[in-house]
Amino acid sequence: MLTSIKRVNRNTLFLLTLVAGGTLLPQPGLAQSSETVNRVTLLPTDSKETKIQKAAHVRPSARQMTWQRYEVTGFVHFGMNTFTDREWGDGTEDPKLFNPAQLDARQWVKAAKDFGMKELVMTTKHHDGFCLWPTKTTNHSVKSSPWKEGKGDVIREVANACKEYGLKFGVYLSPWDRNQAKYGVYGSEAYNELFRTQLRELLTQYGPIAEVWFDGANGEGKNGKKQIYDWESYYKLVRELQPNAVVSISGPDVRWVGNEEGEGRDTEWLVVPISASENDRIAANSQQEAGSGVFIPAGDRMDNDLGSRAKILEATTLIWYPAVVNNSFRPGWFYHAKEDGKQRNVAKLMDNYYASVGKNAVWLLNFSPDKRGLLNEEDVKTLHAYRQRFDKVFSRNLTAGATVQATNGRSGSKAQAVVDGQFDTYWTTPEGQTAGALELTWKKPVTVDQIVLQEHIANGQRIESFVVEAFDGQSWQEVSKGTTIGYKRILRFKPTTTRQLRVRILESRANPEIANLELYANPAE
Ligand code: FUL
Repeated sequence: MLTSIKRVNRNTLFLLTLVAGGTLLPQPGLAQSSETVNRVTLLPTDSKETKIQKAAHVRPSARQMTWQRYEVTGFVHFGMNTFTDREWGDGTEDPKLFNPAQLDARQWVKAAKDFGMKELVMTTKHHDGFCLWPTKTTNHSVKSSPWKEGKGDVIREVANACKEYGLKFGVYLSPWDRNQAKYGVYGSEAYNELFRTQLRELLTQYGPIAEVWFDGANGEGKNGKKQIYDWESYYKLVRELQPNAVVSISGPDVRWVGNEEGEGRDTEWLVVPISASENDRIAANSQQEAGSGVFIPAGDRMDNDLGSRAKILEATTLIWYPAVVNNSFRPGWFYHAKEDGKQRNVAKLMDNYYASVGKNAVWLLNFSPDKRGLLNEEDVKTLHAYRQRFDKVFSRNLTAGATVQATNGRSGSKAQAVVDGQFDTYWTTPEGQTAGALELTWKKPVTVDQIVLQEHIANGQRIESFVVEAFDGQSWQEVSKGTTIGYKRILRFKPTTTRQLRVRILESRANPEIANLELYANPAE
């Protein structure tokens, strides 16, 4: 995934120099794993320019790249709260309440697939501690419920349905457990051990796991139990048992975007600094296992500016840490009958798509099966209508038939690569040139109102500012502009009819590499 079609060029040599500079150097005897490519240390002796160059060359790990390309993913919140009509249970709920008599995981997964989701992340245990699989660690599980006379396993049914429909499967396991007596007592290790056992069960009994979602929420009050999570041991277990899985939120691979409204940032960097304390934890970990120190995030990254040049210049370590935008189709995460009629409509879902995938993030949209164990019929209808609308908008790429020219292409890098439909081919400028333009010309005028741009992020994220312009027969007129592009950026603008359109990259941290450019026109409703 990380090899480009281009031959080893000076970029690669630059990167190798960074590696040889000691910042990314894998230890002898250890193959350079995907752990080591996605971060870089900034030295006090580095010039400002070197720091920016280092930022521009941090790359995703293979597992991060795979995840980014899912684009649209699904979340399912289902469990004890579905039966108690709550969002956060307190752990005292009677397992006898859990009885989804008509549960049909295939219905959920089919709806996800039809929506366009590539992966489904399932709540296996929420904060109330009720386990949806027959874990050996506690009786507070489906085992003690009347559902299928205690012989059922929701996780197995969802994992199997995902396999059947070709979706990747991920697990949400809440570290905060309000039922577990071991939580936050005896120096915390007893609960850590139990949590690892739960993880081990989930990671060994249900086939390939694409993602492990560690929720950061903990609503214990002032005098509540304080659990010291052994994050490092959790991550180690995931890497050992499911090396391709990304570990998200309270994890080193994927960060929470910072809100639950489905809103990404206009300027979204995939490479962000980590704090000195997070860095110390990596260093401590690296000594134990050379070359594979695991980044343990501390706190949420909710600021608007996470990765600007100013932030980089203050940083000591940079990490590839992409954002997930999670929100729910219904007001709550779990199903509540009183929220029937308050679901998002198609227009809102389309807005969420543009505000997440269209802003360099992955979208994680939550569904909430009801007490029957089914998605409400109205929900399924709207999800279906969204997909119809989505396909209508994105069915006709208007770059077809256009010729593409670049003002300053690097020799061997063809401008046409941006419209060839291939993610791994790209156009770039000569080394050191951080501006450039791509110009599209049609034989007959076209009308467009949105542009999709993608950087070739396998080599890093670089572009800081760009403008889209159309030729009106006399001069170039600005139709839209943006800052970051990253994996994907979609801009909507007023319908523009033209025979010539160009994208000018105004600022970039290194030679910009554009993998893809698409143009669409919003069809009538
Ligand atoms: C939060 C939780 O507290 C919510 O209940 C939900 O699971 C959401 C996705 O994450 O932190």
